Amino acid sequence: MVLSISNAAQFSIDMTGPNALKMEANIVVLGTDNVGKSALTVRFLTRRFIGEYGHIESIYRHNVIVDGREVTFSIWDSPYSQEQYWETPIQEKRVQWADGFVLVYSICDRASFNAVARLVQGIKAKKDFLGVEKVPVVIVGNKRDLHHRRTVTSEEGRLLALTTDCQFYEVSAAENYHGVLMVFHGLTDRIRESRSAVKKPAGIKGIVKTVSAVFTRRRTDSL
Ligand SMILES: Nc1nc2c(ncn2[C@@H]2O[C@H](COP(=O)(O)OP(=O)(O)O)[C@@H](O)[C@H]2O)c(=O)[nH]1
Ligand SMILES: [Mg+2]
Repeated sequence: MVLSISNAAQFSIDMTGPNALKMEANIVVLGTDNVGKSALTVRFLTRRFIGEYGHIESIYRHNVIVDGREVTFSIWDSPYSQEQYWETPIQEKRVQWADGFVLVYSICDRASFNAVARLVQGIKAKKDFLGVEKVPVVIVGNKRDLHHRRTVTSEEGRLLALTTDCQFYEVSAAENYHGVLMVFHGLTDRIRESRSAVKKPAGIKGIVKTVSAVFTRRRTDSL
């Protein structure tokens, strides 16, 4: 089992560029208690569903190949502390550290959905303050298997994601590994995109390409 619990301070963010064959991704998993944050994280790491986890704060390191690239995930799975969520230094540190966020609610728990709506605003505001333009965030409605107890519709989840420019998945950490995999792959894509977005405009090669594209178009236009 590839699980290791360590201290956040040990990790350095080693960005190797959006097209590099290796990348590092620091991910924070947030949401209220009992929504399945640990279940989701452990499912991704081990492919297994383990019923109970306790409320320990952990950072997991995990190497996987995503679309031909080796990705080293550092995943911070933490218990929820509601009080002045964004005010404490530890939370601030967490937001600074993160390249991307997985915000989890349970489809049977309306309060957990409302909390995710608040969290996404808080994260965006903090990252905005830090000068980050686009924050990779995935919103996850978990416990899809408990649809008979559903209190949050899929449409509500999708709408929240749409209005806050996040990705959205409904999954069951208990019953399905593939959905959980999609969450982390989707977030990896977003992180890579956000890194390309901050890249400076293309150099001489890009200019040559643009110029030749203009000439090619002219030639075709005149046909
Ligand atoms: N039915 C169902 N139960 C789940 C699912 N994910 C987690 N749970 C259960 O929900 C409870 C809370 O899960 P946990 O991962 O500890 O939540 P956390 O507090 O957000 O980390 C545990 O009893 C899990 O077994 C799911 O997809 N379906
Ligand atoms: Mg937990």
